[in-house]
Amino acid sequence: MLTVYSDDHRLHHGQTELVDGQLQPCFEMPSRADTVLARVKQQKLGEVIEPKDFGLAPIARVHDSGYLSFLQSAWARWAAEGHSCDLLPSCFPARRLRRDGPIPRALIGELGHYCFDTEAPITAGTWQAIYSSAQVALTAQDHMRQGARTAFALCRPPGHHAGSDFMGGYCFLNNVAIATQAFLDQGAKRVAILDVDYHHGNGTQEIFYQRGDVLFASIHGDPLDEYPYYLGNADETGEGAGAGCNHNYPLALGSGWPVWSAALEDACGKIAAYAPDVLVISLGVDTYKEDPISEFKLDSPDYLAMGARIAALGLPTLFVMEGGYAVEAIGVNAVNVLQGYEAGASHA
Ligand code: SP5
Ligand code: ZN
Repeated sequence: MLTVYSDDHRLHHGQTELVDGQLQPCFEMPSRADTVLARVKQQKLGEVIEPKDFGLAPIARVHDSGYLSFLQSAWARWAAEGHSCDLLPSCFPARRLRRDGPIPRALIGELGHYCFDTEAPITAGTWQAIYSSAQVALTAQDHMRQGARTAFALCRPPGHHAGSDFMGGYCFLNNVAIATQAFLDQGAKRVAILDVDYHHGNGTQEIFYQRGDVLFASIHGDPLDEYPYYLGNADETGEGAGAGCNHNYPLALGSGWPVWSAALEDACGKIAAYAPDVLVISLGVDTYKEDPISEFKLDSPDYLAMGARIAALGLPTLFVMEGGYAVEAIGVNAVNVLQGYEAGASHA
């Protein structure tokens, strides 16, 4: 399996995020990608290539133009105001404040308009890092357009919490959504997205919620108990042309492989019935039992079984890296999914 990777991810290195009432060192750090890349090489998964540059157009197919301009210019504006620390929001439009009114001129006001939490600092190199992360996904997608059955986009920063016009949860550009839209724009009729990250993929759900050409299935910690709290319940099934194309599997905190794999089985049934041309996996491995911010109990061998079950669908499959914060273990766990897939695919 080909891996696409860019060193540009290092340009995004937030100092702190505000969680549990404190500014803490960011869980989403550059060493995460290093661990995964090292395991890819150690296991000889396949060739590792740099991304090509497909420009802004495929990103703008998914994200709002005002939001993209904001992301591109935010750091320069912050620096021009005399700041050198990370940029974090501190005010948000809750119900009955104007979310669709005039966008504030003030930078912190505009940031609150485009962001839903206090965990995704913008730094000097954030735009270049997130742009390259999207190009990593697009390059892996392009490899499959040229005929490959599978590819691994080693994206960092991750993307699934970012919606059409908002950031949060360590995510700025939705790499999976951008790759999915590229498949559709190049002739795919239907794409399925399976999000196995511990957290609900609220951004991906939002982007495709009214679309019948994308099926979204997500297995995650119950949002009544877990971040991102305000989306990801089982009664969110899609709207309009997308009615019936959204499937959420909120699971109890503490769930292990028996419960998790039953949800996977159900999701795979929905995906098979949808008969997509291609499958895109939001590959988070923060379901691991030792993950520092998560409450599922998957163990390393379970990721081999996860990959094999995905392979049994018999679909061309693009894997896109999302979360996973037990830094020493995420290489083994992410690559286990890929190797489980390859072993399963070779038996199919
Ligand atoms: C891509 C992704 O996985 N983003 C996840 C963002 C979740 N942030 C929630 C942080 C909450 C941390 N709570 C820590 C409890 C430690 N005991
Ligand atoms: Zn996550």
